[in-house]
Amino acid sequence: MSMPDPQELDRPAPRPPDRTPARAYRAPAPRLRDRILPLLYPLPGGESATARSLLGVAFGLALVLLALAGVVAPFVVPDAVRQWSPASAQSVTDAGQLSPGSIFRDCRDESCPWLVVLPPGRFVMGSAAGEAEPKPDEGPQHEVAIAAKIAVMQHEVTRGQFAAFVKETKYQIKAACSTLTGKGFAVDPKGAWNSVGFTQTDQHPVVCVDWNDARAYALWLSQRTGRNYRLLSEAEWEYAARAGSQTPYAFGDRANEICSYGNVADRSLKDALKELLKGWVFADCSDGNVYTASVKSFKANAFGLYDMLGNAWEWTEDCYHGNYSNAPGDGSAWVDGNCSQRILRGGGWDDDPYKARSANRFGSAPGGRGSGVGFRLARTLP
Ligand SMILES: [Ca+2]
Ligand SMILES: [Ca+2]
Repeated sequence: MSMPDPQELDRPAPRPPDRTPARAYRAPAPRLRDRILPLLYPLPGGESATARSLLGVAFGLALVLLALAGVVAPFVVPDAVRQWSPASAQSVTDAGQLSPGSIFRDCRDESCPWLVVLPPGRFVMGSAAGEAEPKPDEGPQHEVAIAAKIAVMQHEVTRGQFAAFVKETKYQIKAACSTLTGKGFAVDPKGAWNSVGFTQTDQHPVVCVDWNDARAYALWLSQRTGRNYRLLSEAEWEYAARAGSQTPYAFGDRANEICSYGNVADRSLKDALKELLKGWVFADCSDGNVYTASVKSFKANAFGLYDMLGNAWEWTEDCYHGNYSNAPGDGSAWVDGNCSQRILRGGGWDDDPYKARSANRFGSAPGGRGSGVGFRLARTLP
């Protein structure tokens, strides 16, 4: 009997054969990079050359399409679509969420107006005792509550903005505007928004426009943007002009400081036209402008609004009432009663500072036009 080999004893017992079926081998999917690189850098050969030429054709076609879009589209797409593309998602859809003081607009073209978001608030409308000479239409003082934020144009509608409206709509304005003539102020039968009797640029406030013209512009802007543009109510206008102040002017009570804040009948006008304007009252300061000034030439008020006082009078929605008895207290427009006159606010370049007080009001026939009269609009926030 032979002895077992000691090495055999140390070996493990043989394992039983594996009966589980073998899995089919699966090659890993090639990486995206490995698929694209051969296309971009093909090896020499017939197939590679075909791929390369196909890529070249596709690239060329893309370039041609881009060029066509840039050259042909401007002649095909209507003016309205090109000019009124939305400014941004925020300004178009979320304006109601903007905080007070925010500035936005609903379109992108040069003539699209900028708006300032005003906070809701309460204020005392009308002038305090002693502020005005007997002027019963500025009283009685009463509290007005503006319940919701509103957006108000940062400055008066400019001549350039109004020109865009006239050009697109072919809007016709009957000529005749009260303006400076060689004999002083008189109705010029040929006077119109683009012929006001003195030199203006597109940055000056549009003047020689009546209440109906202002409403027509608002309707057009509303249709263009899909938003509600409108004249301010008289109460909204005074709230915007006061910007939290209760003094005669948003900047205080000293009339002769107005030359830093607004364009009125000042020494510049006096020096230029004193022969024509004998007996007029002028501010004892110089704002540097004989006629209208470019909008935003002066300091803004605390709400960030320019030229509320001076430069051009501004049409509001309200009908004229001789005093504030029974006036609405919620900031809405007061449009019952006698509407043969609509309210103008703020004074103009040819007025003494007294007329540029926040509380001052003036009733004018809605069809009247003057070279000191323009407008601005509000936009209702959702
Ligand atoms: Ca002036
Ligand atoms: Ca003004």
